[in-house]
Amino acid sequence: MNRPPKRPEWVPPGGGEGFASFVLHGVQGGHDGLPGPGRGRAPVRRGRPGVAELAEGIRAGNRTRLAQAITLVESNAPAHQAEAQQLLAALMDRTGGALRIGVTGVPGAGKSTTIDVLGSMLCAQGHKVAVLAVDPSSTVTKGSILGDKTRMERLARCPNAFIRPSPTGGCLGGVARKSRETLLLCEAFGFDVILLETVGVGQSEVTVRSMVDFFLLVLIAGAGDELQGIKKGVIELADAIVINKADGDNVRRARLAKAEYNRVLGFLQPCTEGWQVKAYTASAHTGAGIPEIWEVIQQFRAATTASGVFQRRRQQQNLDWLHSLLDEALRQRFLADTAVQARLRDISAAVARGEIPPVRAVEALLEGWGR
Ligand SMILES: Nc1nc2c(ncn2[C@@H]2O[C@H](COP(=O)(O)OP(=O)(O)OP(=O)(O)O)[C@@H](O)[C@H]2O)c(=O)[nH]1
Ligand SMILES: [Mg+2]
Repeated sequence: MNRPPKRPEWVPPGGGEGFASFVLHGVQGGHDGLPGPGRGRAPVRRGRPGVAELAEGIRAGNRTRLAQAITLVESNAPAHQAEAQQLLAALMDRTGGALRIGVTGVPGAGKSTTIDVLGSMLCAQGHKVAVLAVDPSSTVTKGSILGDKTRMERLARCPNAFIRPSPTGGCLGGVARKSRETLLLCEAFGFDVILLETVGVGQSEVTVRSMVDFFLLVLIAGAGDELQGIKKGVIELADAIVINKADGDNVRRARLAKAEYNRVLGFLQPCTEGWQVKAYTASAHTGAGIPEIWEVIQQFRAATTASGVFQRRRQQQNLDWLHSLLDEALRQRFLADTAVQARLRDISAAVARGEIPPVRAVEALLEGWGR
C-alpha cells in the first residue's frame, strides 16, 4: 500500500519543487511499524494557542508566544492567515513605536557583522533590538543565507535581542507581507529598534525601503571605479552609506572610497526630503565608526520628526501597502473567474496574432466583469 506522500497545508496551490516538504501517511498498527497497537502511551498533542492567548502573551513579553505568532504570520495556509489577521488587528494599538532601520549592500560587505556590533551596542544602552532578514531568494530548499545567527553571535547572546531569519515566501510579495507583519508583531512585543537586513541586488531593497524609516547602505572599497557593481538606483534609496572594513591595510582605500561617494552624492537627489546623504567609514571588526552611524541615525530621526517628514513617510508607506494589497487581491479575483479565464485565452491568442491591440483587449476583458 504505497500511497504517494501529501503536501503540507501551507504549500500554496501549484507550489513547485521549491517546497521540499512532504507529509508521510501514518503507518497502520503501532508506530514501531509492527501490526497491532503500539506499546506505551500515545504522545499528548498540545493544541496551538489561540489568537487571544497569542495577543496576551505578546503584550506580556512572552517570547515563545512571539515566535508562535510569527510562525502563524509566515504560514501560507488560509486558516492560519485569517487568524494572523485577527491577531494583528488585536495588536495594532501597540505598533508603530520602533525605529525601523533597513540595512542593504553588496553580498559579503559586512551587513550582518555591522548589525551584530550596532545591535549589541544598543542592547548595552538598554534598547530592545529585533533583527529580521528579508531575502526573497531563500526558499525551503535553499535555506536562508541572511540573518545567520553565527554571523551575529554577540547579539544572539543579548537577552534584549531577537533575531529572525528570512521567511520563505516563494516570491518577493509573499516575503514582503510576512516581513511587514513580523515587524508589527515585534513592535507590539516592545522592541524599540528593528533592523532589517536585505541583499543589495534585485528588487528586495526597494521593498525594504518601503518598510523602514532609515536606510543604510553598506559597501566596501573596491579597486578602480567605486560605483561599479552597485546600481545607482540603490544609492538613491540610501539615507547614509557606510564603507565597511576600514581596518588594517584597507583604511586608506576606504577613505578614498568615502570621498568619492561623497562627491557623487552631491549630485544625487536625496531619498528623504531635507536630509543630506553622506558616506562614512567603519569597521565592524574593530568597532570604529559604528557609534557614529548611530549618531547619524538619531540626527536623522530628530530632523525628520521636527519637519514632519518622518510621520508623512510612515503614512505614505501604509497607504502604499494598502494599494499594493488591493491590486493583488483584485488581480487574483479577476483571474480566478472562470468566464474571464476562457475569454482571456481567446483574447490572448488574438493579441499574439496581432489582430487586437492590447489596450482594446484589456477593455474587452474588463467589460462586464464584476457587475
Ligand atoms: N576586515 C573586516 N572584515 C569584515 C568586517 N565586517 C565583516 N567582515 C567579514 O566579511 C565577511 C562577510 O561578513 P557578513 O557580515 O556576513 O556580510 P554580509 O554583508 O552580511 O553578507 P551576506 O549576508 O552573505 O550578503 C565575514 O567573513 C566577516 O567576518 C570588517 O569590518 N572588517
Ligand atoms: Mg548577512
